[in-house]
Order: sequence, then C-alpha cells, then structure tokens
Amino acid sequence: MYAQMVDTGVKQVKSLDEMDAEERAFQQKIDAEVKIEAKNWMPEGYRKTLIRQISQHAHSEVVGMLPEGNWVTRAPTFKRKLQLMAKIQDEAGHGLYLYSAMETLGADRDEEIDKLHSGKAKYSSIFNYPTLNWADMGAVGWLVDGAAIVNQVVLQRTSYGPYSRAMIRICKEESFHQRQGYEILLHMMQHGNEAQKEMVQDAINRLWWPSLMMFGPSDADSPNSAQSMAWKIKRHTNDELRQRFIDQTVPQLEFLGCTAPDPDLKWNEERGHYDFGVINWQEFYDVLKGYGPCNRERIETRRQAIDNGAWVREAAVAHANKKKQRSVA
Ligand code: BYC
Repeated sequence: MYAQMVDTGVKQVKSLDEMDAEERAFQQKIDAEVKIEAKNWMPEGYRKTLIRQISQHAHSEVVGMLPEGNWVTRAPTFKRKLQLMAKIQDEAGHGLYLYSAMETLGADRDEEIDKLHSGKAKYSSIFNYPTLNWADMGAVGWLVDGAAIVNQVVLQRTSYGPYSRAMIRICKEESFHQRQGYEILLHMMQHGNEAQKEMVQDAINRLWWPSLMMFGPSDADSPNSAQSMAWKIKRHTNDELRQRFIDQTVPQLEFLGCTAPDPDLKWNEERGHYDFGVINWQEFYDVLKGYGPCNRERIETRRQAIDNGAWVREAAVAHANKKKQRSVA
C-alpha cells in the first residue's frame, strides 16, 4: 500500500544490546527515573534533541508575546491591560528560564536566536495566526495556554533536571494564564451583548484547530517521538496529549455556551474519550514551512526588536568594562 511506502522519517531506537557500555549505563539511569544533570555524561543525540526542543520552546515563549502584545493598547479596561501586560511579561520570563536551561547543555544563546531570525529554527505554529478581536485574548489564554499546560505538566517529569525544574515554575504561571483567559470569555458570554458573544465564538472558530496542532504531528508521522520517549524527554506521545486536552476542554466549551468548529466532535462512550475530526495537516506543514498568515511579520518584529535594542546591549557591555577597569586600577 502507498501509505506503507511513505518515509515518515521516524528514527529507530537502539535496544540495550545494541548500545555500548556508556550508552547502556545512561539508559539504565533513565529507566530508573534518575534525573540527568548538566555535568553528567550523555549521548550526543540526547544533548542535541534537548537543545532542539528547549530552544524551540524558548523561541515559542518569546514569539508568543507578539500576538498578545498587539492588544495591550486596546484592552477594554485598565485592569484588563494590567493583567495582559503581566501575562506577557511572564512569557518573557519563561523564555529566559528556558534559554538558561538550554545553555547548561553547551548551546550558545546568541547562535540559537540567530537561527530563529534566519528562519532555521522552529517555534510553535500557533503564533503564526493573527489575533483579530479582544475575545482572542481570552481564547489564547484558555486554549493556547491550556494546550501548553497539558504538554508542560508532563514535561515537569522530563529526564533532564534543568528543563524539568524550569517547567515546574512555568506551569504555575501558565495555569493562572489559562484561568484569566477563560474568565475573559466567560465574562463576555455572561455579560456581553450579542456582538461580543459572536466575537467569542469567532475567536474559538479560528483558534480551535491551530490549538490542536500545537501537540505536533500524529504519532505515526512524528519522527522524534520514539527516541524522545525512550529517553523520557517526552513522557506522553503527541496524540495522547492532544486527546487529553480535548477531553478536558470540551466541558469548559459547553459551560461557556459555545461550540467547536468540528461536526465530528462527540463523546465516545466505548473509548471513554471524545472523538474528533481530521486535522488539516497540510495547513500545519505549510505553517511550519513559513507560509502561515503571520510568519514573516513575527520574525521581522523579532529582528527589529534585536536591532533596536543593540545600543542597550552595547551600553551595558561598555559600562561593565568600565567598572572592571576601575576595579583593576
Ligand atoms: N509548531 O517529531 P515531532 C506557550 C516540529 S509556548 C512548530 O513530534 P517533537 C505560550 C518539531 O519541532 C508552547 N513545530 O517533534 C507562549 C519537529 O521539528 P524538527 C510551546 C512543531 O519535538 C506564549 C517536527 O515538527 N511548547 O506555552 O518530538 C503565550 C516533527 O515533530 C510543532 C513547547 O515547545 C508545532 N506545533 O514533538 C502562550 C513544548 N509540533 O525539530 C503560550 C515543548 C511539532 O525535527 N516541546 N513541530 O525539525 C514539545 O513538547 C515537543 O517539541 C513537541 C513536538 C510536542 C512540540
């Protein structure tokens, strides 16, 4: 069959017998749930996978500030503006913890950021969609941070110590973000006029499917999952986490009085899970290749931010050098 001939790029995982002594000792440590720390020996593939995943995660946090930043000047009240600014600052903080965790693996922060700006590094597909109305701020908090939490709660148990510890702090903040997003939507649905209620449904219609794509390709097409699961970098597969997110989100959707843009979404008594429709994977891969609605704008904004901030970095280095010279003198 054609499907069996398609090379999904799924990497083979070595069995214990195929490993050399160092690799086997490492795998046994992982299997015994012992955390790997920065100074411990690790296979090059493990280091590279972590640098890839943590840098992409850090870039996502930083680029993820942009769709929300779009609404700071247009938040409907002073309190909403403060909440939104606090959330965006939290995302910057998450980026910083993650870049630091990545540096413990020997990666260079500037080099990794350069890869983002030159289009070589990935960041979460979700941030290539526009935020068109105020309800999008609610839907981003509820759906996007909600999906991020489902993924990140399990990463608290990831095998690499510095990543796992960064995740613990990040998850605490993400659950506040998710609740503030849901509260924005609930307020609009319970106290808003018809136009405001329509905005909520419109935001859900646009962000529902892209939120499901945040979990990555389906397991059969995920090249990295098998090895990342064996190394316990990932603790659950992409499809398992996507299903978990849908199962916990649908009752919240119903409580809002809204619907999902998926006619196939229904409870399956036998499976004990919601069934859902087919994800448009073509759209997902197009966004990954740079053809999403906002890819160019996002990267251009980040590039400008780095260029415009160059004088601050130069001044800080000049100041530090002056201080050093004075203390030597
Ligand atoms: N978007 O083999 P797979 C946030 C890539 S930010 C783009 O399954 P893996 C927030 C994948 O990288 C939340 N690319 O990969 C911030 C791989 O590419 P490469 C961000 C995606 O790594 C501000 C290829 O597709 N969270 O919370 O085993 C405001 C094949 O995939 C995506 C994280 O980064 C995607 N959606 O699994 C609000 C969590 N999906 O590198 C909220 C940490 C897949 O081979 N990351 N790709 O060229 C992970 O858990 C995993 O990396 C993933 C993918 C589950 C995302």
